[in-house]
Amino acid sequence: MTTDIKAALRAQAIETPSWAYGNSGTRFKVFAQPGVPRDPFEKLADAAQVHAFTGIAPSVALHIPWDEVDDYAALSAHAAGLGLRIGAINSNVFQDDDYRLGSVTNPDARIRRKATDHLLACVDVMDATGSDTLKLWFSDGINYPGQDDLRARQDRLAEALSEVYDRLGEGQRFLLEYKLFEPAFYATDVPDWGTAYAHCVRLGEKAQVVVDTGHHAPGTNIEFIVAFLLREGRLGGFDFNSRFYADDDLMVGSADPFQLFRIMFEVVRGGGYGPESGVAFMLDQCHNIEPKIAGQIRSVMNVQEATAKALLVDTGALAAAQAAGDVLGANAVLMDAYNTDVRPLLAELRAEAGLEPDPMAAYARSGYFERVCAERVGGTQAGWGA
Ligand code: RM4
Ligand code: MN
Repeated sequence: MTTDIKAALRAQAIETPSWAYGNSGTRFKVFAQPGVPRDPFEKLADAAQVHAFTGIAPSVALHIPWDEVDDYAALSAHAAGLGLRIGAINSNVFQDDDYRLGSVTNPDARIRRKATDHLLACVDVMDATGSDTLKLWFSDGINYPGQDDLRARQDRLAEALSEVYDRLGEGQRFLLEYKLFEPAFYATDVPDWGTAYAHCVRLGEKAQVVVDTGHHAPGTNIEFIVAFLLREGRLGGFDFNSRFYADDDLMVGSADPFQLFRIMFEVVRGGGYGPESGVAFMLDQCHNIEPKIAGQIRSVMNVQEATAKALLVDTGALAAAQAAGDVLGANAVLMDAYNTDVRPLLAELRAEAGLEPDPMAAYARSGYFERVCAERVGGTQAGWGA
């Protein structure tokens, strides 16, 4: 049993986002931190630290244009030299003045064209970096009833998605991300998993839904969405983060580790765990007040702990209790796994893999943070939006 769980945990891969290493904040203030990367190459160097200490963060998501470089093959080679690979390419059609009334759903055909062209250019970046995944998130929506036609906006969205879908090459896919609200406050064009799912089903197998854990109304049962999408073969992956009030982008598993466990349990239950499942475990977070590399290490560990607990569930006992209608018994099987302290198991697993048992402490001792603080002087620090 423990050997099986260890083998499953060894195969885990969690993708960190390039933007987690840059400066970030809220609309009130971005706090600059020392040692922050000045370019995508330095972001990858920081991501390599997360992988070095956890052993399970081998890929990095890029955000275009924040990570725009002249030579993507060189960036990809730099990643490989650090023991990393380029993960999902995240498109950005939300930070240009032209997108005030939307990107691919904008009433103006010229702006729709510009937005779609950006998405197609992101597929070019995939070709150049070897990435197999395009992540599409649209800030599109309206603020006032009557501002634009809800149905026409769906037609425009479908048209753009279909053009991007047709451009995907062999082995490439896109993940459509939904978000309830913000920056649009009255109606968002892809507000929920059902909308994303319906667009994906129309397009075909290379279109899948990505669940950003911060993009739901309070109280939403995310594990149900996960179970459903997996059942339909449409769960492409996760953007993990923690939320309390809105789309807080805080460290995954921080406010509600039990929710993360419930999600991971449904992932395992539905066959979404393991490299062959195609489900990508990505972090989509920012570290506004805490140190960034350490924050990513903690986040990766939080996902790993939730996964270990999910793998510990005694599925035989659970199925038996469920079949017998034993409400309390079934619940207890799940809670037993959740209440198990998996930290010793994970420390053992790391030691067996030649890693330090405590990644946080080992990173702190490594002196990397002090080194980059001393080295990275001058230039412009990377930040949300640069
Ligand atoms: C959005 C969404 C996207 C992320 C951007 C930065 O809310 O979650 O996945 O790329 O934020
Ligand atoms: Mn996201």
